[in-house]
Amino acid sequence: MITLALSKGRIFEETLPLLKAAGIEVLEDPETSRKLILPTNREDVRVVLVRASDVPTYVQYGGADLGVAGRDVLIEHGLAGMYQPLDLNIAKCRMSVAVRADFDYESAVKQGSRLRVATKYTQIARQHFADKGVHVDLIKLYGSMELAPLTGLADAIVDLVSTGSTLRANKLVEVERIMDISSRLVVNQASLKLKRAPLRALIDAFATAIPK
Ligand code: PRT
Ligand code: MG
Repeated sequence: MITLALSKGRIFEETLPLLKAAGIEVLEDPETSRKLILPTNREDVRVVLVRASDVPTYVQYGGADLGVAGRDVLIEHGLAGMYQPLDLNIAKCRMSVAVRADFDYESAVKQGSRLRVATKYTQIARQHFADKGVHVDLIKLYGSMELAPLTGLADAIVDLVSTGSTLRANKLVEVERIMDISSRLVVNQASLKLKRAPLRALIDAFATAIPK
């Protein structure tokens, strides 16, 4: 049995065409089914639905043989116990710094001010500001980061941006792009040894269907 860990929503949706290229069809729709284990047209392949940030944990410990997770999630989690054979070029967005429109980020940075930065992505934020030589107090949040600068909790946020409409709706502006983000295929290292042929076939089929 091969177990693939996916999260509901954009990652599931954007992985479907890759599965199709491998001849795999998921037999239930996660938006309507309450099942967490979804069968496929292949008796030896199943999909498990987990939170996006839990995908690396499942793959690391072998709860899944492989999974699809954002570069953001993988950097925050670390890559222990897994290989990262493919950038699938799906669920694309960018990791950015955003502030209130009336906050002069450039001057604050130039003056060497200590910045309060709210984010769910503390590893990425810590590395980014360390590379710039900017002192920051990081405030860990689990969601609704946009609220932090509006309430005075923080001067800036580090968050994912795709269309920019969430920032605009909250009168925030993007002042720095930290990195481009896409989702990667990750594979449990022991699985790749024990189930080499079927996993290799799956990886190769995915590779042929990566969107440009
Ligand atoms: O929702 P849950 O807490 O279960 O987990 P999650 O939010 O991590 O899952 P999900 O499915 O929302 O995101 C999974 C992966 O998709 C992320 O890890 C990213 O790699 C990728 N991705 C791509 C995004 C976005 N685009 C994105 N726009 N993840 C989140 N967003 C959010 C962003 O955080 C912000 O709140 O969408 C909002 C901004 O979108 P725009 O279009 O308004 O700019
Ligand atoms: Mg989400």
